[in-house]
Amino acid sequence: MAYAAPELADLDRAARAALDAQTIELPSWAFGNSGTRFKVFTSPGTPRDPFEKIADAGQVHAHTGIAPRVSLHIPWDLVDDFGALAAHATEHGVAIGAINSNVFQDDDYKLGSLCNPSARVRRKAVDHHLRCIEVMRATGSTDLKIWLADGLNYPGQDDLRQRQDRLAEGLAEIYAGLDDGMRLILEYKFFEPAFYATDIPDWGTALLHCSALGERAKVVLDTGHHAPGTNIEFIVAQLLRVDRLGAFDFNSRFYADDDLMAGAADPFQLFRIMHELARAGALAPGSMINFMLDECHNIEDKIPGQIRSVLNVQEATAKALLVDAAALAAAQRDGDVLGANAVLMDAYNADVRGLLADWRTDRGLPADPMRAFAESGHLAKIAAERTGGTQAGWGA
Ligand code: LRH
Ligand code: MN
Ligand code: MN
Repeated sequence: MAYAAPELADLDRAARAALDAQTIELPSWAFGNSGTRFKVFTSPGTPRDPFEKIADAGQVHAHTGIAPRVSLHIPWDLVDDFGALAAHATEHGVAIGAINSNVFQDDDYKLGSLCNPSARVRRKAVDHHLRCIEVMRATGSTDLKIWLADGLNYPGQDDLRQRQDRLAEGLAEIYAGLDDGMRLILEYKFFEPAFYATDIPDWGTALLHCSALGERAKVVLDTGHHAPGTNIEFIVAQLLRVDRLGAFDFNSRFYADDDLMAGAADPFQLFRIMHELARAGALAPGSMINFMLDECHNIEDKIPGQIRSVLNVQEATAKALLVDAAALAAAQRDGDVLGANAVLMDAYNADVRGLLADWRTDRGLPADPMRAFAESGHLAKIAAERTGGTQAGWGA
């Protein structure tokens, strides 16, 4: 039988609604220069401040139609007037998304932030989070995203258990500072910068702290933050069961926390994650899961790098929405191992590029966003206009 690529009409009504509702949030730091400890290659036209990063995010949304928010990191994206930054975002067709609290860049944080043995440093870290909540009020953001670099390099360096108690205490004060309608989303990572023990190394630890805090505390799953070979879709399924999956940080990894483009290293994994979400109804309109990118572009151009990543997530989503759920359930019920696997693989192997081009054309978007952006001449324009772009993060 000749292969026929699926069309938009092949999506049932619920799948079509999920595709229409999908949004992906972009990280402001993706638009700054980034690199490794060996070299940061600068690229012409790199934003010189948070305002220009947001303008670049607006380009990604203009070309894809599904990237209407930008997350900020504080203090990387510190500005005098956050109301003005939010208004600027509106002018560029986007809104401010999650606010990330960075408590790792000050000398004070050498031994940690919320888990630090010093009460003075813990106070400073909590106060920084309370200031981030002020930024949320000024920008209309509803997600406070917390990732801590806290941890130990050597056994015996500090008391593992007491650090958890300090963490619980600090998080509780921050959570109490949130307004109604705001969420605390807590990210885990198994190593780096601490190499012996990280204070929130895994989803279980994050979940325990979120459960203790309350309903508006949810776990963030960064796809780059697991040991190689970890079954991430299992974690997705498990967190969805207890309604504690708050957000994703999508990116690709080959070795460690590589922060490469989402869907580049392992598109099949991305599909499997999306399948678990689709199965749980978590892609439906009104879903409270924030689909964020958390990546940077060390050697490729940044705006098209973000466009490619957004398209990769959308493709994985479309494939997951094409899974014949009834056929899959029947095969599973019958114990038909190969049949069930084939149903899933049929959807994964579908070529959804034409379907998505049609979806974009229907909405007045470019059928091929990568090409449309390349032909727009925008990169040459910003290269001529902007000189002296800053490193990822330190854009303020
Ligand atoms: C930590 C992390 C976290 C930070 C970002 C810069 O590795 O994934 O989400 O906010 O990187
Ligand atoms: Mn992350
Ligand atoms: Mn990371």
